[in-house]
Amino acid sequence: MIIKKYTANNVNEALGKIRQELGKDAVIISQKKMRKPGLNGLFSKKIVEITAAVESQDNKKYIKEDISKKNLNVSDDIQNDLLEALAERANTKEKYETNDKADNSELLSEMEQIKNMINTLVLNKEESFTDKTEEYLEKQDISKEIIENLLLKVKNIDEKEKLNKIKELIKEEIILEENYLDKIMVFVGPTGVGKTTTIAKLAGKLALLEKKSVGLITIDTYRIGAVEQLKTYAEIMNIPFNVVFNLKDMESAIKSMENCDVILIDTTGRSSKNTMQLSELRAYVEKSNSKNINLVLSSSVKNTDIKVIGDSYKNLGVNRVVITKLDETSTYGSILNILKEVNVPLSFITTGQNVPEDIKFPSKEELLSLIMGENSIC
Ligand SMILES: Nc1nc2c(ncn2[C@@H]2O[C@H](COP(=O)(O)OP(=O)(O)OP(=O)(O)O)[C@@H](O)[C@H]2O)c(=O)[nH]1
Ligand SMILES: [Mg+2]
Repeated sequence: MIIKKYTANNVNEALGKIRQELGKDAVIISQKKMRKPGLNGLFSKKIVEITAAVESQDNKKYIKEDISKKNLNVSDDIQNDLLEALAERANTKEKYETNDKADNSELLSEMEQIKNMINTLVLNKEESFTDKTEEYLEKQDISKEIIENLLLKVKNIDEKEKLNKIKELIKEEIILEENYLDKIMVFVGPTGVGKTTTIAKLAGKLALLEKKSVGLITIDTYRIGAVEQLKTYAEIMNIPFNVVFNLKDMESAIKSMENCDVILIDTTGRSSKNTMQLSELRAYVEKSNSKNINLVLSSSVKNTDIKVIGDSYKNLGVNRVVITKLDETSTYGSILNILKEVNVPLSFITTGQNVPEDIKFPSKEELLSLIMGENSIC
């Protein structure tokens, strides 16, 4: 008895293949409609799978072929044991039994069992939608927690709708700050994420392109060269610039710029672990009276650090996030991780070192395609 599975686009095509390979005496054992395996298969047309059988002397050869074709992880030893046992049983029956019908039906049921064993192995081997999607989303560096949550939410949804639903759920997490501008804007965040450069880009866009009057203030007197960095940009753009050395100065610095449309305040990069420095920074932020406090984070921030940074900077009244250095990464899951963890709207992103060009205001759709690995920033 030879039992083989055939897949084809339709029943007629499958029957043609069966007739050609097994001959006209072949009988159909089972028939089902299914989708091709894999993530792509989810959206392909259904195919038919027909299992057919025909009498043969050469069971051993066909079982072996079947096993090797399905690329199963069955060791040679197991295969041989299985085949030997089957051959021995068939021989014994040939010797002692005369009733052909009984012999055939027992052999058939034995073959059926083997077929089921093979099918079980095939099923275990084929990756499910969940496994494939999980692996794909992990490759985009989306956090494990978010992935688990997404997969749980689509658990009871029809297979072919799952991927679309996941995209929909991710899109819901992307909250954009539509009115990112304000009279007084403060930028805070860990060291070296690009706060000063971002302020320079924004000042350039507003002052040079949009012809707004912009003022720059820095309270970063901690690092040698920090004042010079922003001062240089202010001079190039020919816009007012002020340095704040203590809390008292903050009020007068802002007052001196009250005629400006926008005042951008740069701060010292602080580690989220240094609570002393953070509370000092908080005093300055409060003194500025700003309602627009941007947490600047680099897209290469580690997943585990986002929560800690988000929690400690929340105390400063952070109500927007800016994601920098998207040009330095090839996966964009961190956008989602940051938005979900910090839980404030996104003002904009930065995509390089050029001032003022490398500042972007992407749409939800553009961010979604980056997060899903369907697009990239070169
Ligand atoms: N590739 C890339 N580099 C950037 C981007 N934004 C800033 N940088 C670079 O990152 C480095 C640090 O930028 P800064 O603007 O000084 O960072 P900061 O947050 O002000 O740093 P501290 O004031 O020391 O906390 C500089 O070399 C910038 O050119 C970006 O979007 N992409
Ligand atoms: Mg700086």
